[in-house]
Amino acid sequence: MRVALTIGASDPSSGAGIQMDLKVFQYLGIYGLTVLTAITSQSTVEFSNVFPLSEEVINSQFEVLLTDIKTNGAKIGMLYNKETINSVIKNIKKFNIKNLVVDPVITSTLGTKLIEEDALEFLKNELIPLSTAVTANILEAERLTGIKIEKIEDMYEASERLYKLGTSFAIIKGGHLDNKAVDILYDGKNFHKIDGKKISGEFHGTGCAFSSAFVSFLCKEYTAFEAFRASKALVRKAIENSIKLGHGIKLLILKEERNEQDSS
Ligand code: PXL
Repeated sequence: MRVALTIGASDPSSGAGIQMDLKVFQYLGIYGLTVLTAITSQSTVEFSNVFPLSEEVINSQFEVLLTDIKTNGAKIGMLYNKETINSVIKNIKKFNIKNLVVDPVITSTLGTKLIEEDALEFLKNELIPLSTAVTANILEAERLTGIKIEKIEDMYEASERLYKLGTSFAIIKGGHLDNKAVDILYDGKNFHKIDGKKISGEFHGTGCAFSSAFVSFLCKEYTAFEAFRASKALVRKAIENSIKLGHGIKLLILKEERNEQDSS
């Protein structure tokens, strides 16, 4: 069985974070492992707290887990501070993790900051060079490249800049152009563009679902472009099936989870 590891934080609403990643892994037939970096307190209406875990706690999880089970790939989500990033980098090197997808998480869907300022710089300079792919949304791409993204040309330029930070596949998601949602993958030679229909509304966990799907497909030996296409399709379907379970933003649903009579 193929195995993927998610390194990130707990979201008790299960709409994002490691809970969402596990749902995607399961949906795609991948056995999911988890290393927690932080615990958040959040719902569909409110994000109230982040409790980062210490380096000791993070190292301990890696050590006991990866000396036992070998993973085919890993996805990195929320890394709150420099210490967390440092610990994750040490363990990626130590256990020689391949197919490493970095989702450079900066803010939650509700706007809370999920990384400290100096940590973002550290992530950019020390973690991205170790990655196979970076999956950035517009805000994340702007922050990592310094390019203000307003049109498609800006997305091309930013993806080149992102690639030059040392990843193999730079992905920028969600550029808005003529009422379309445009995603770009740059592999150092070619740009691959996918146009999608823009879907209005706010959805929780689309970035998490995309990056965990992407690493799953890499583990299944899809090419990066095939993985890109398939991940986008998966997120789109999950958005179409999304539900309003609480009083706030909608939660993504992967098809098989949904109960037929449960259509609200
Ligand atoms: O989607 C980014 C993200 C990652 N990890 C956790 C989150 C969120 C967004 O809310 O809560 C735990």
